[in-house]
Parts: sequence; C-alpha cells; structure tokens
Amino acid sequence: MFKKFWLRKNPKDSSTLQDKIEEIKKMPVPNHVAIIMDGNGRWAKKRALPRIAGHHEGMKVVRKTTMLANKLGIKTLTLYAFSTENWKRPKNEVEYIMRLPEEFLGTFLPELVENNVQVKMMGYKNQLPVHTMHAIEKAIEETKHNNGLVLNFALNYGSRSEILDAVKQVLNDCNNGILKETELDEKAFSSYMMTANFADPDLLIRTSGEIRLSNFMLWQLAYSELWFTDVLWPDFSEEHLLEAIETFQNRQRRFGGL
Ligand code: V07
Repeated sequence: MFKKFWLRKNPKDSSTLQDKIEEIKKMPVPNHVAIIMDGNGRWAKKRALPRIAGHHEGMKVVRKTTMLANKLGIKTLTLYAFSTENWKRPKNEVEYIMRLPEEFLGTFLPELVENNVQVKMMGYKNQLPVHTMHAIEKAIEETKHNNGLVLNFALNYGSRSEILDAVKQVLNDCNNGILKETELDEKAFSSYMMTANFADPDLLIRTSGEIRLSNFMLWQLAYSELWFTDVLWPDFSEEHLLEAIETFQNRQRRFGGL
C-alpha cells in the first residue's frame, strides 16, 4: 500500500514511452507529418566531430522517427533530406550525404518491408548520382505493395522550382487543350505538384532553432500547424515527436472548441 505511493510519483512524468504512445493514440493523430531535419552539422561541431558524423547520426534518428510514426498510425511522413541549395556545401560532404540512402536502405530496408512501410521520394531525380537513385528506386519497388506508413523523402527538392514547374505544365496542358483555364482550381493545381497523391501536411516540425520554411513545401504548408524546437536533429528523440504531436492535438482541440 505504502510502496505504491513510493514508486509512483507524478504519473505524468514517470510514465513510460509506451504509456505516452497510448495516451496520444486516444486522440486523432496528424495524417501527414513533414520534418525539416536541421542541425546535424551543428551537432557535430559541438562535439568537435566532422560534419559528416552529424549526418550519420541524423540517419539513425530517421529510423527511430519512422518506426514511431508508423506505430502511431501516421499515414505519411515527409522528411527533408537534401535541398536544391545543399549542393553548395563542400564536395566531400555532398558525396558523403549521397551515400546515406544506400547505407540506410542497406541496413533498414528489410525492417521497412517487415513493418509495411512504403518508401517514396520527391525531388529532382535527374541531378542525383546514379548509385543514390538506384538504391532508392529499389526500395520504392520493394515496398510498393505495402500499405502502411508512406515514408516520403524530399531529396534535391525545392518548393519554388516545384511551383514554377507546375505552372509550366499547366500552361502546356492549357495550350494543348488538355486543361481549360476555368477548370484550374486549387485542387487541380495541386495535382501538378510533386505531392500530387498526398494530402497536405497537418504538422510541420523543424529542429535546430531556425524559424523559417527555407523553400520547403510552400504551397502544401498553407494551413499546417508549425512546431519548432531548438533540439538538434541527431538529438531528436521519440519523446520530442510525441511532444510535437501532443501540441498539435491540443491546438486542434482548442480550434475545434471554437
Ligand atoms: C540523409 C540523414 C538525416 C538528416 C538529414 C541529412 C542527412 C536517410 C536518407 C534516406 C533517403 C532516401 C531513402 C532512404 C534513406 C537520407 C539523405 C540524407 C540525402 F530512400 N537519411 N538521409 N538521405 N541524412
């Protein structure tokens, strides 16, 4: 009797990860979560390690985040892995980063298959190294019949280019009589984007303290909840994802009460 009180302090802070997951699942979770995984270089610098060590550590966090998102019943997880701006980084760093999809999939593809995860990718594929695209295409192929979490990597992605390309395709379809100007509404325009088959993100997470969108999904994030944290991506834990989702749920609840 006495022991029970002794062991259980405040149930809120002594609860395990599993308890927190159960608690979160009692309310609707966001269908689509997008994450700007920032702070890998800074994480390494703080430890006097090369920047690539931060990217490698960040890759491990991709795995943990994916598994938890799947467990929570999130439908789509979009991860910003490489922007069209990132080519400006030192050549050796870019080369290292472009090996990460192979390393990640070499280790975790069987686990993704087992857990019913579908791998997808959005971005400009043509400029990516052949070895990178080869690994990703193999993963897309091997997971295409899965119907669990969609794990969508934004790789060599830039939002303004995406919008411009959509506009050009719209013009082309108008000129060829495939599309009438009067038919072009927001829904129709969305179908010209790289996210054509996805719902818009309900929640955007950005790590590492920058309060910016940095050319990421500008059209798609129009109505999304935004959640920023100072935590660097390699330090981003399951608890942090749950905290972001809890905040999302509380905002939704307040909004719903209006
Ligand atoms: C990358 C690790 C995470 C932090 C952000 C930058 C570095 C996993 C992938 C990946 C991509 C496609 C795929 C499977 C895995 C990845 C890049 C960078 C370019 F099918 N992590 N990660 N790709 N980083």
